[in-house]
Amino acid sequence: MSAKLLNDAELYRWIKQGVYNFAVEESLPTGCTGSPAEESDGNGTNPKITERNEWYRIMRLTDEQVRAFREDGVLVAEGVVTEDDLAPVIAEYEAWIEQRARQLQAEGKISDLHEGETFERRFAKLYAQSPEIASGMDIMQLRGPAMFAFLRNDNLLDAVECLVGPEITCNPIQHIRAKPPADASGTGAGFYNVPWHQDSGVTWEEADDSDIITCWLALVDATVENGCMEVMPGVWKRGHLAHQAEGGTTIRPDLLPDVPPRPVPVKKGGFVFMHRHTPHTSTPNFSDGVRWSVDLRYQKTGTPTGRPFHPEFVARSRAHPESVLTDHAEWSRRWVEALENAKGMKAHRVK
Ligand SMILES: O=C(O)CCC(=O)C(=O)O
Repeated sequence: MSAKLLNDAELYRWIKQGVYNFAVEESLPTGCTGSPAEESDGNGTNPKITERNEWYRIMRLTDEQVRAFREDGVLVAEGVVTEDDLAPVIAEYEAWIEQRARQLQAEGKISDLHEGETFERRFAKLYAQSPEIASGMDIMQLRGPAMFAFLRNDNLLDAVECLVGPEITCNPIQHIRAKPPADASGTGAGFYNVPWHQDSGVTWEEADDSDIITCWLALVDATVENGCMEVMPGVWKRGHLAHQAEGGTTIRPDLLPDVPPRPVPVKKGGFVFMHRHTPHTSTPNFSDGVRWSVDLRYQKTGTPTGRPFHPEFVARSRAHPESVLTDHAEWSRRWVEALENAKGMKAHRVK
């Protein structure tokens, strides 16, 4: 059935009835993909989103973008989420940094709090005094309500839905990264300067058939200078490449494809979407600010996550909306329990 044969009202009814077939997306006119963000009334609401045009929010990526993703295994999509979407997350982290900085000051590890500095620069100045500023702030450790709400952000999930369909699970591999300037943090491989790997390499084999999409979000403009991601387009077609633990879970050097890497700078609010077999790396931050980013993963509900000992949750479901986890305390409780029970567990498949 071609969607072009349906008028808008029919298509909307069709989606509402839950018989929307993801494959039909290919035949939808590109012009129907709109950006609610662009039409915001400035108060975080979009007066133009009515019953009639709700359907176009489902088509958040254009046909061309989806096709590019399917071909390259990578897609840079600017402006997926708005300033309003990001503000609560950034405020949550600013508050946490403030508290942690004061704690380190009380311990004599930080002398200057740099209170007037911006989100992008304050962490760099604190990190230069004590790298301990960075401990305990990853998503599963801080477990903030704003971040939990963001994991179900509509603009984000509308885009994800274009890639995984309407039954969406949030994979527990989720990180916030505040990559400090190289003169304070160094240029060696690690959590900030990741070596070449595929995300299939950081899961267990149980997820080999799960179509897990990595969603890498820029919380500040990510540039070549501050260490944006680099990818190898098209290489996903070669499947999983063997990794080694040496050098920090990286593709075995003899198997590293001879493909020119493509840096993928992206502005704040934009995403780099990646197939789980897309090799990627990130380089040192040679700016004087922090490269803040969040990397999340989503997949079709019911498929293994590759981290069976950490909590996944249903983020969106058109078939079973009641299965969506909206209870922050419960999400947090599951993480606390999992972190306790999974102590010493090997998260990556490499030995
Ligand atoms: O943000 C980075 O520099 C690395 C992120 C990464 O490797 C990932 O999202 O899988």
